[in-house]
Amino acid sequence: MDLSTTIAGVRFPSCFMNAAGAHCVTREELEDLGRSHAGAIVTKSMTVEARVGNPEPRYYRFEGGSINSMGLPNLGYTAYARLIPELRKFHKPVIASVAGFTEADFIRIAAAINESRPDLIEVNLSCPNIPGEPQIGYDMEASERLLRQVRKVVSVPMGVKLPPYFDPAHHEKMARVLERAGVDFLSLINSVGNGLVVDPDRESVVIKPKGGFGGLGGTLIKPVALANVRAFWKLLGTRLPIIGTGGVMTGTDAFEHLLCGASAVQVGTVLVEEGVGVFQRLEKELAGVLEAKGYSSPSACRGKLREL
Ligand code: OXC
Repeated sequence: MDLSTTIAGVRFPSCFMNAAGAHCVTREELEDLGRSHAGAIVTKSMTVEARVGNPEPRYYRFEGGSINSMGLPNLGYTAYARLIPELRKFHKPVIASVAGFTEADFIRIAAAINESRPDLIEVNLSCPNIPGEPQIGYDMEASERLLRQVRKVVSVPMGVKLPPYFDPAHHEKMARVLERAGVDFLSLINSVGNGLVVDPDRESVVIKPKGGFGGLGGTLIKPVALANVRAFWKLLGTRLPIIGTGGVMTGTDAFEHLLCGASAVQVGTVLVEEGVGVFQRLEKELAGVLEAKGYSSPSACRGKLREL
């Protein structure tokens, strides 16, 4: 079955890709994605300076999900600006994920990375793991100011990676911000920030940074991710394509994201756990589900979730 999809006018050979952060920091990891069945290569969120990230242990897998506090380890934007043209040889879209600590950082990185011509740029407004730095996506005014500025320097399709929202009022407010700022696509959601996992045997937290607080991913966040995909699909879906992220471990999970309104799906925890072979498995599983349900493509079921 053809699992290709289109986001903001860009064709993806498969609707599965890595989530920014998962297996995408180094040249080797990015090239692994290039050689794999992933439908795109998404870079780690890049900052002005290269970063080693937070102290270890900073990732922990537990029953039902994962917790991480990586702290944006990355090569720095100039390294990715050099790498992106080389990644073209894999003939799949490259999405550059942009982060920063100030508005000026985001503008500087976005302008420079736009020159290296990624197929799309994803602006990360939602990293929960930098001590002392709140997630920008929870501040509507700051998000709008930043996105309007970044929009001016980005000529390729520009998307936004948002944190989960837990109240319809926040979905509505952010939807209006996205419309006014001229955003082209959405990636929903980043990890559920500042969760806490406890090991009762050791009477201890399981990751070191921020006293053990970190971003939750994997199966346990799927309902939160689906709710955000659905809410934004209802508000903006026909105008803004959505890449669903959160809790995708199987083809059926991906199907659920498509039903809620996603046009493509990103994977984080399962990619970290299984490696790039996961894309082939997910493709096979999703094709099986779609076939069994009588859908001819991922887009045929997009948004078709039935309400009772
Ligand atoms: N989300 C991010 O945006 N970044 C990473 N972790 C996460 O959950 C990180 O680097 O900490």
